[in-house]
Amino acid sequence: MPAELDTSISKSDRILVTICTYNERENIEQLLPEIRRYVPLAEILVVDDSSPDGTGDYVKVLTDQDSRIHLISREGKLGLGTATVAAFEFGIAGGYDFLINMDADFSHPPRFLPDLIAQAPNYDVVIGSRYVPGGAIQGWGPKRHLMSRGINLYARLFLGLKTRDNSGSYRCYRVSQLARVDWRQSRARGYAFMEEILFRLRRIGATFTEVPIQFEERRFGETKINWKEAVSAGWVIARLPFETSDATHRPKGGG
Ligand SMILES: Nc1nc2c(ncn2[C@@H]2O[C@H](COP(=O)(O)OP(=O)(O)OP(=O)(O)O)[C@@H](O)[C@H]2O)c(=O)[nH]1
Ligand SMILES: [Mg+2]
Repeated sequence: MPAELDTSISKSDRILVTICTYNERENIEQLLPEIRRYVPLAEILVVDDSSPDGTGDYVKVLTDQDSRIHLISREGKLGLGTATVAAFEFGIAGGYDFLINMDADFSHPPRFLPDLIAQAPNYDVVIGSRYVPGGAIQGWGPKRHLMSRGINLYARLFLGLKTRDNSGSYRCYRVSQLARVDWRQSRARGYAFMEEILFRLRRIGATFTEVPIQFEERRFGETKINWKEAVSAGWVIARLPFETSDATHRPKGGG
C-alpha cells in the first residue's frame, strides 16, 4: 500500500451496513446489537423477502424504535442478487459515503467491520477475504471448500478478476462508485451477483483491496445454497464477458 494513503475515516462519513435476509430470525436478533458494538455510528438496512420465520416482522418493530435501522420488505423470495441491488439503490439514494454488505448468519463476524472501514478511504472496494494471509474458514467440509475454491478460480479465469475472494459478500463499497453502475441491468439474480459486482466495478476502473476475515459456519438456520444454484451461478459468470448490452454505466439522468 502506498505510504501516502490516508487510512482514517472522517466522523462525518456516513456508513450504511446492509444485510439481506431470508429466514434469519435467530441470527438477526443477535447480529444487530453486535454490529452496533463495533460500528456505533453506522446505520443498518435489512432487506428481507417476507421471511416465513418472521425476520422482517422483528426488524419492523426495531425500525419503529430506532431511526438508524431501516427495512426493505419484499414480497417473496426474489434472490440474493436483486436484494443486494435494492440495498445499493437505498445507499445511493440516501447519499451514504460507504456501504458495507454482510450476511446475517454470523459467517461474517462483526469484529472485522473496523478492519474493512479502516481501508475504506483508500480503496473503492474493500473485500473481507478468506483467501489472503490471515484469512480462514471454520466449519466447512471438503465439498463446500471445493465448491468455493472452484467458483473463485472460475471467476478469476472468466472475468479477469485479480482479487482472491470474489464470491464472498462481506465487503465495503464507496457509494459514489456504486452510483456509476446501472445495477438494475445486472444478469445475476442469485449468488453469481457477488462476482458480477466486482466485474462491473472493475470495468469502470474501481480500485480493490482485501483484508483477512475468519469466516465461520452459519450460527443458526439452514443453508440456502445447493448445486443447482452453483451451476446457474457458473453459467451467468461464463456469459458475462460476452454480453452485448452495456449494463455497466448508469444512463445519464437515470437516477
Ligand atoms: N433477501 C434475501 N436474502 C437472501 C436470499 N437468499 C439468501 N439470502 C441471505 O443472503 C445471505 C447469504 O445467504 P446464505 O444462505 O447464508 O448463503 P451461504 O452463506 O452461501 O450459505 P449457508 O451459510 O451455508 O446457508 C444470508 O443473510 C441469507 O439470509 C434471498 O432470496 N433474499
Ligand atoms: Mg451463510
